[in-house]
Amino acid sequence: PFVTRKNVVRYHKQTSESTITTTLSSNLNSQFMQVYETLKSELIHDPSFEFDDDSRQWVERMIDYTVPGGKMVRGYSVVDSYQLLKGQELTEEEAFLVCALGWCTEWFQAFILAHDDIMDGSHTRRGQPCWFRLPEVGVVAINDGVLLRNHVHRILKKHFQGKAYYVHLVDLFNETEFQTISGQMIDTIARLAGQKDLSKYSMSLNRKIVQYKGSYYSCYLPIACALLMFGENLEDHVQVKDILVELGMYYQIQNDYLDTFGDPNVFGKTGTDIEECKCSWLIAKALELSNEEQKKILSENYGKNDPAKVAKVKEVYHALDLKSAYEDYETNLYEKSMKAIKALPSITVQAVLKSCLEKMYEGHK
Ligand code: DMA
Ligand code: MG
Ligand code: MG
Ligand code: MG
Repeated sequence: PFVTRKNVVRYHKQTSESTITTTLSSNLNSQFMQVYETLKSELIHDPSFEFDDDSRQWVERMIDYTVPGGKMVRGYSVVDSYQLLKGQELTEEEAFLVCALGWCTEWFQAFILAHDDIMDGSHTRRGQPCWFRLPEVGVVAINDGVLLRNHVHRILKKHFQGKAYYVHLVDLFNETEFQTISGQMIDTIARLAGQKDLSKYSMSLNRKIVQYKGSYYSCYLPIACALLMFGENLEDHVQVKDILVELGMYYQIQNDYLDTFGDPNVFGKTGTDIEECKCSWLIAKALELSNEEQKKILSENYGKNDPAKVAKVKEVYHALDLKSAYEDYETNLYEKSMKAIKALPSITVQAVLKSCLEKMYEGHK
């Protein structure tokens, strides 16, 4: 079998309130990567298209460039959650399927990010130039993003079509996509209002943006995939969804925070939120905490592609001690989420969410 007893490593994580036990297969990493190679090979030999050498090479290179290479938190979340739900060894078929489902969440994210980097004018991601920045790629990245999105459904169709939960999986990915791209839309059009009048930005607008663009796909999608594959009805897990949406918002707020305060060498990219006039958590919080004079500095300098102006914005951020404000939010959310998780009726579902909580607090994509 894929996952054998002796391969199981136990991680004990001491948290402020309890001990989390997560079981992970020690060779999960290589299994997960093996499944990636299989899926990629299937996609570049898809009988519905007449590939030639050029098109096959293009797709292979594009997938290799955009899909793996992140922290794969979402993909591993699917596998990890399913293992916790199952509570016993997975069969070979199950292990393959759960890895494939994990990869669907990573493929989905690759699609979203390929377009996100174009819209955000980003230069680097995961320590390399954004896909669209490669001279031979450019606007082809738009089509590549749509292709990656199609790959999700090619994978689902090939491997899950006969399953009772297939239709629910397809629906889940479709719903998540609608939420994510709607979030991307409000993220992008908020700028038009913010550029004219920065006071249009608020914590409530930021909350709405992070909820839709980041939360559903980052946090709810992987767990919902595992629940569906385990035979659960998602309508029976409304509280789980509420907790995960809140946690996913935290994950995206962490992303906003790191865009300005993260080390680019660790974060894998240099931030563009200030230059791009994004309604990020930091600017929303800064507007909430600042006096009139600071608001004026922010209005005059935010959203300009000028290093001196960016530096002025950062000075205000430091003066307002946004780092502490962020850490307070982080601590409060951890405690609030842990409390909500502990109130859930199923111990197994609690374990799944605790594991997710730990992953969210460990670091970032
Ligand atoms: C993240 O938005 C959300 C999606 C849907 C990619 P972002 O532009 O802040 O992400 P990143 O910082 O990774 O470019
Ligand atoms: Mg971006
Ligand atoms: Mg973006
Ligand atoms: Mg960001």
